[in-house]
Amino acid sequence: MGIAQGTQAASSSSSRTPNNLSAPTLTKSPWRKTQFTYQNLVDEIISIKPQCPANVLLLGPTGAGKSSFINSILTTAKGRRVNKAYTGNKETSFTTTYERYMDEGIVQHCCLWDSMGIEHVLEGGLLLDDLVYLLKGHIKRGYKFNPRSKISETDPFFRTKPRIEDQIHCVVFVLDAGMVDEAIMKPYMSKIASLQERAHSLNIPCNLILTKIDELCQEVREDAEKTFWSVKVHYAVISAANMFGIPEGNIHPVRNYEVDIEIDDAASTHILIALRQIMYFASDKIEELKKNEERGCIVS
Ligand SMILES: Nc1nc2c(ncn2[C@@H]2O[C@H](COP(=O)(O)OP(=O)(O)OP(=O)(O)O)[C@@H](O)[C@H]2O)c(=O)[nH]1
Ligand SMILES: [Mg+2]
Repeated sequence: MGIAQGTQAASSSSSRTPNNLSAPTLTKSPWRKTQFTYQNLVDEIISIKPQCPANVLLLGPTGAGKSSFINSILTTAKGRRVNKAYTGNKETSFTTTYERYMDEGIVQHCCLWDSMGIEHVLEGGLLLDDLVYLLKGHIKRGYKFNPRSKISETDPFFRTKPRIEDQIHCVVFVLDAGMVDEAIMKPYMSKIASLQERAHSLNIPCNLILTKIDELCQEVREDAEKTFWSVKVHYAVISAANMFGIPEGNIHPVRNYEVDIEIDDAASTHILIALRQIMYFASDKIEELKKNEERGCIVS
């Protein structure tokens, strides 16, 4: 997986570019086919039982909506608004501490790990060296990131010998759908490419979440059920697939619970679609790690 690689589907995107102002904003049929009900998705997610709790790491630029996505998952799990992860807008990352979020129901087999945002400046935000330690499970919950230096191996938050249960089993990149544009993303590209490479070299599966689709598309703002009919959202998915070399099917557009007061089944359904894939990917990774351990293979 690499920045320059596009998927075949993504390469045919130019004819679908929504630059024409008179072009329709909704497609005639959904560009992503779905065959489930809200309850089917909940039942399916609960039935995914990895051999240990799945560690899911959220990564992405500052302000992309990582902490909000965690709140959205917890909100969907509880069926009421949850605001456990601090969210907000700041020049530098709002989240500065490595924190874990867990709950019951759809998240009973999952630990969501919130990290510091990626900044476009070299000495800012999450460091690549820290990322590698995070992925391998060396960094403990509660560590306060230092954008100027990586964690020391003598730090009390450094775990010398991580077990499979401590490692990251799925990486979730989070991007603001409105930022999926080569010019806007340019300052972040090399950092994101390096993050992807690190995850790829450890064979850790990745998903991409596109947030703030309510700001991208008026129709989606009014009705989240229009998500898979929205030309703008589809274009953002295709563009992200092209830019990051991630298959379209691994890219999930969501509207986080930020503006809404009430629970919205359509918005929750899109959160569930993303979570289902995250759980399957993490579960497969845990199975692979456990099998390797049984065979005596040590992956470092
Ligand atoms: N309209 C809208 N706003 C959103 C959405 N997701 C996040 N936001 C807003 O975007 C801002 C940043 O969200 P956060 O969740 O704090 O972003 P983050 O990626 O955790 O940022 P850092 O912790 O700084 O790295 C907040 O003001 C959120 O309310 C969304 O889907 N729609
Ligand atoms: Mg945050």
